[in-house]
Amino acid sequence: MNATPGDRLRDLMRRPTPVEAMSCHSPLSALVALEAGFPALWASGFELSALYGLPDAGLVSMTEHLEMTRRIVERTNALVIADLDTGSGNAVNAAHAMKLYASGGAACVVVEDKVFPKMTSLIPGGRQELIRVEEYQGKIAAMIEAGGRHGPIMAARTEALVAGGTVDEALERGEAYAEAGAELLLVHSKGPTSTEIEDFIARWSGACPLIIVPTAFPAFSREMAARSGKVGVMVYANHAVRASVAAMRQAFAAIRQAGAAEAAEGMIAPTADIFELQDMAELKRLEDKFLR
Ligand code: SPV
Ligand code: MG
Repeated sequence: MNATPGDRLRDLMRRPTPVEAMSCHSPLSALVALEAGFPALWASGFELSALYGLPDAGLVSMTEHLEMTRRIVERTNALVIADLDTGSGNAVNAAHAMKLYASGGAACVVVEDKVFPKMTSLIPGGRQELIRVEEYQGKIAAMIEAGGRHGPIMAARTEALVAGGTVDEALERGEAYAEAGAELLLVHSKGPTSTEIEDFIARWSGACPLIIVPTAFPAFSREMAARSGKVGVMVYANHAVRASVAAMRQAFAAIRQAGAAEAAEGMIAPTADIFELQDMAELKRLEDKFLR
């Protein structure tokens, strides 16, 4: 039998360098991330929210995010780390979500220790409220039981630092989550430098490998993560949507100004590229074989 996505990611994490996951919000962005050589993908809640022009605050439903994840896996068969926000409710809801994402082909699911509805993490001065440690441990345990031995990796996520807590508090929560069975711990930080996260990493017991999301401290590198020996995964969490917005702005402004599409020709992907991403070659093969 083929290894499950969870076990494929477990295997990949045995290597000494962290697994780098690029964000995506669609099969197309996933394909571009894979083309760039990323071995894993981050199915971002922030990016999907942004795609709908909405804040990342529990407004996009789990069903919509699950559908995105499923379509990414179907199209790419890639290792997808799914961002489940708060798991859509309590331990029972989170366990249910685990089953759905397992059948959707996720390799890992991440649930954060915030109240529902969550507030996006990196907004300055945002409302950030954490749930009790025991309650969150119950969520972890319920998700692990629901996922099973070869199911998606259950990654805990503490927002203690994002909520203005100390590194001590974040460590305490992290240890409690690893004790409850989390296989990975995402510790999020707003930066503005990597000092706080480096302090956390240095003092982390190593009870499980860490996921680091260096959005607010982008100078934090793969080499730094590898040197610590404690980072299992690096997530570039919102770079697909930010790169797309920047590229669209540039091309749209050029066309608008010139009044001719030619002005953007050098900045946009040739249609041939898009055909390739759409796998037109397979369509052609099917037509040649079956259209009689
Ligand atoms: C996401 O990409 O949705 C994340 C990472 O959870 S962050 O937006 O930084 O919280
Ligand atoms: Mg998120």
